[in-house]
Amino acid sequence: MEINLQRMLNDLTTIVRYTRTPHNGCTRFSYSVEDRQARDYLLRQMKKLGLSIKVDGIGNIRAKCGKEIDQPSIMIGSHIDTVENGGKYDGLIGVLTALEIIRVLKEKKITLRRPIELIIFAEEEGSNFGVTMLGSKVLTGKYNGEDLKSIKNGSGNSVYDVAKDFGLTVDLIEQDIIREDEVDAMIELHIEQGAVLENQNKSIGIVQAIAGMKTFKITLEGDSNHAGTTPMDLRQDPLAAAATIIAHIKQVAKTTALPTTVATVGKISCQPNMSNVIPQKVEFFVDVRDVESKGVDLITKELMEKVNAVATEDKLQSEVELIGASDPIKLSSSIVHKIEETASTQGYNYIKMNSGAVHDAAMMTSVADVGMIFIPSMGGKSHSPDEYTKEEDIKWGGDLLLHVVNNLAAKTQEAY
Ligand code: HGY
Ligand code: MN
Ligand code: MN
Repeated sequence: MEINLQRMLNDLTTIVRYTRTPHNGCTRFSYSVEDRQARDYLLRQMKKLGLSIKVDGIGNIRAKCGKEIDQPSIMIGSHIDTVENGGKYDGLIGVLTALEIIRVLKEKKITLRRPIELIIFAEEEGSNFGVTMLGSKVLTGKYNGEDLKSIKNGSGNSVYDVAKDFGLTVDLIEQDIIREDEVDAMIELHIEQGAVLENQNKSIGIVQAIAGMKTFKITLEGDSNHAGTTPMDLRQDPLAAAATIIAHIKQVAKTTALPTTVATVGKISCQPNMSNVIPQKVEFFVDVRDVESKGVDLITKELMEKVNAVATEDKLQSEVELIGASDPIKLSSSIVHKIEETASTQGYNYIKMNSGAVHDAAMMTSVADVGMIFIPSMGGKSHSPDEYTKEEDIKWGGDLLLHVVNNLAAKTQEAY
């Protein structure tokens, strides 16, 4: 029994077309036109398979199949939203693999003791609102209706309003919170988004822990003035201050923090953003991660102290806001063992490893036993149009997940 790779690649080719930036990577934010196109395509495939489908108030899609549909499910899936100019595999390959597995089980007329549930999480990337894994955080009750009214995008629109405008039943999100008795196990197949598997020439990564992260929004406000007539010692320049803070955070992450600590500033805005004007106001986002909490805590402390010191010295107003946070998560040892047992029985070339990226699977650990399977990212590239995973690795990953699902759900087969 194996997945039909060509059929999966056909799905991939179709959905990759749903992007706001054709010829420059995939840009498919949740709640966008492109997202609607991808959702409609996938919902049509699920209907063809006769799945019982639910779209919840934040836009997560849950689709179940199996004889005893009310039994706790084996959940498989990922996300279909992307970053700006992202790659075509991040998230989507996990969703398409899950869909393909359900097709194969139906074709082989295998009725599993447990229902299989395909899940597509909304707003995993946080591209709209800056909060990663928003859909899975709402599904697992980490955010409520009031939170969704206070979290806003750059245009000042709240999650609540955007979800409502997208046609979602956002007022019912409290009823959508997933209960422990709904799901037995959850496994997310995902591209590694790093270079460990490629460097070690491995096809499969069995994830043991997922990094925790904090996202901060730093606002610095000074005194806008003429670039030519203002003496250097009279300036209150928030952009020069931001540069000092950003350089310091990079230095701390590289040297005094843990070897597993990473920190990034990937988004910054400057007003009035004119080359001959000393800026008035700067906003930038700091993304800090580590599989050890103390690494994140160390960078957090350094950030707070540096912002205070630089703001005082340069006579700036400053604000540090925590936009989003998730703890480092150890995945279920029983699921890791089940994946490893299946991988070694099937002769897979695998290693056990950690994830530097965050994933919805981490949020699901509060209600289920969770595992993750990684497949290689060529050149370790991701969140980039250059993201690439070899077809043979997609096949390895899909077949492994198919066998793990079968083993977990303890199939009762009617016919092969
Ligand atoms: O940022 C991440 O780790 C994930 O790709 N959202
Ligand atoms: Mn992802
Ligand atoms: Mn991503």
